[in-house]
Order: sequence, then C-alpha cells, then structure tokens
Amino acid sequence: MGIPEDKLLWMYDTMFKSRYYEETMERVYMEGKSPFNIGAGLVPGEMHLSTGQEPAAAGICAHLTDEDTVMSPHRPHHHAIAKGVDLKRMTAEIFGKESGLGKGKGGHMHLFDPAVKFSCSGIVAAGMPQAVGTALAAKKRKSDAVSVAFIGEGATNAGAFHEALNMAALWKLPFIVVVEDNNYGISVPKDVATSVETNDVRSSAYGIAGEKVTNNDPIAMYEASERTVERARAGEGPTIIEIETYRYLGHFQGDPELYREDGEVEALRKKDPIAGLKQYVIDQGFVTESELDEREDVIKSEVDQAYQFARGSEYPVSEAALEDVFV
Ligand SMILES: Cc1ncc(C[n+]2csc(CCOP(=O)(O)OP(=O)(O)O)c2C)c(N)n1
Ligand SMILES: [Mg+2]
Repeated sequence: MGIPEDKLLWMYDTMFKSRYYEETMERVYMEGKSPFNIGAGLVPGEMHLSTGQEPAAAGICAHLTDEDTVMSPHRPHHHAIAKGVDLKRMTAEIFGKESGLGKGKGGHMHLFDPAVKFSCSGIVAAGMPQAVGTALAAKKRKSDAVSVAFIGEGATNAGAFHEALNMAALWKLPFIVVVEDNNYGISVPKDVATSVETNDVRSSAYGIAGEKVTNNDPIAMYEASERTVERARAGEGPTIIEIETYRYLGHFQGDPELYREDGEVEALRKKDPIAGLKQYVIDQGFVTESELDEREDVIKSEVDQAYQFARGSEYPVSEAALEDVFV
C-alpha cells in the first residue's frame, strides 16, 4: 500500500476538521430556534450537514491544488474544508455576516472562494455544466488543471448530469464527477429513484472511465482519485467516481427522518471512517495516539476561532442589499 504518510495524515486531519466543524454547526444552528423555527436563530434557513461523508472530499482533494476547480452542491462544507476554503470567511458567510465570502448574501449553499477555485450551489446538478466549463477553460489554456463536480446520487438523474458528461466525454476534458451515494435524495431511497445499482456504470454510456468505492473507505477513495486525476491531467478525459457513503444526520437539520429504519444510523456510525483511519495511521506507526490528540486540539482551536470570528462579525447594512447585484 503506497500512500505517503503525509497524505494519510492530511486526510485524517481534513476529515477530523470537517467532522468537528459539522458537529459544532449542528449545535450552533439550533441556537435561538426552539421551538423549532427554521427562519430563526444565528443561522436562519436550511442547513445540510455532511457528517459521515468526509472520505469523498478528503480522498480526492488530497490530489488537487489551488489551480484545480471544485463545484459542490447544497451539502458543501466537507468539500470546502478539503479544498482549503478560508474557514473564517466561510463561517461568517453561513452566519450571514458582511465579513463572509459573499458579504453574507449567499449563505451555506452559496459559498464562493476564488482563491482556491471553490464554488457551490443549491440547485441540484448545477455544478456539473459549470465544472465542464472550467475544464474546457483549462484545456484551452493548455494548463494541467482538473475540474471536479461533487453531486449526490439523487442528482445523477437530472438532465444536467447527462448533458455535462456528454460534452466532457466528447471534448475529452479534464473533468471528474464524484457521486456521493448516501442512499437518499431527501427522503427517497436510491432503489426507487435510480435505474442502475451504481453510477460508475453510467460511464459506459459516454465511453469514459468509471470507479466505484465501497464502504465509505477513505483509502480506496484516495487510490481511485489518484488514478482518476492522473488520467485527467494526462489528457485522457473524464471519470465518474461513485463512493458509497453515509449521511448520519437528516437531509436537513430538523428533518424528522421518518424514512429511516430503526437502528440504521447507529449501524452506520459503527463503521465510522474517521475512527477507522485513526486506527490505521496509529497501527502503521505513523503517529501515536497522543500525537494525534495534539493535532486534533490544534484543529479544534482553528475551527473554534472561525466560529468566534463569525459571531463577532457585523451584519451587512441594509443598503448593501443593492450592491453587487445586476440591475
Ligand atoms: C434543480 C433542483 N431540484 C430540486 C431541488 C430540491 N432538492 C434539494 S436537495 C435534493 C435531493 C438531493 O439528493 P442527492 O443528490 O442524493 O444529494 P444529498 O442531499 O443526498 O446529498 C432535492 C431534490 C433543488 N435544490 N434543485
Ligand atoms: Mg443522496
């Protein structure tokens, strides 16, 4: 197994940071919302958390640089963190503060950080054609940058998914789609919505490569991503990577989750990828448990500071609603 030690530790740190960020958001989001009122509190509006889905983001972003583009959907925090989005300004954006990435106008589903070429959208599958566009730009500029669109398995049935893949395949673009199969599109299980069992096989319809990662495995995701990014950088065209992943929380915070089977989430949590990777890096002798504790403390402090920054920032003045808009 040839994954360099520094990459494995980066993946562990990144997955841990993402988990701690989302667990903090889970608490902060409920502040001021009792009895539950989605429009009240510090973070008004819908909130889609990615707790449990960290391997998808860390496994591929381990191979990306600031020159590569990531387009993410409505569940974007783990991708943003793995791509290196400014954590303070991202959190301020989610809080609707003027120090946010979009001056507080976009919120949690519309995070945009040009410094690391990251963007997301609440419109399902919208990132597909956008990422094909940035892949085309990279090819025209003769750079070796790649473009990654993350989408959920539910979004693979949207027209934009297929239209984008057709073009990316036709033009052999450095385009990668990572399908996060968490088995649900809101409350609808995959087997009643999707005609194929796994989405990697849809690659054959476009004559491109397909990769399937099972068991939410960060190491397998790293390896599949390594092959995929190498192919894309070498001009060998697009790939669909599907990863079987687990959403521990509701579709949105406040979701009654009536569609779940009893004990479903408890069973998923027993297979936690962060606990698994932690054991692996310790067993390999890369790091001791107490060294990992120290790394985790540093990460927690960075995340806590981001939340403090967001809390301490000002709301935009009302006149700002008329700035940066098309008239
Ligand atoms: C074009 C469009 N249609 C419908 C919605 C409403 N919607 C938001 S999330 C979602 C389901 C997405 O499921 P999936 O792609 O599996 O992503 P997950 O939520 O599981 O991460 C839907 C239908 C939307 N945001 N955009
Ligand atoms: Mg889904």
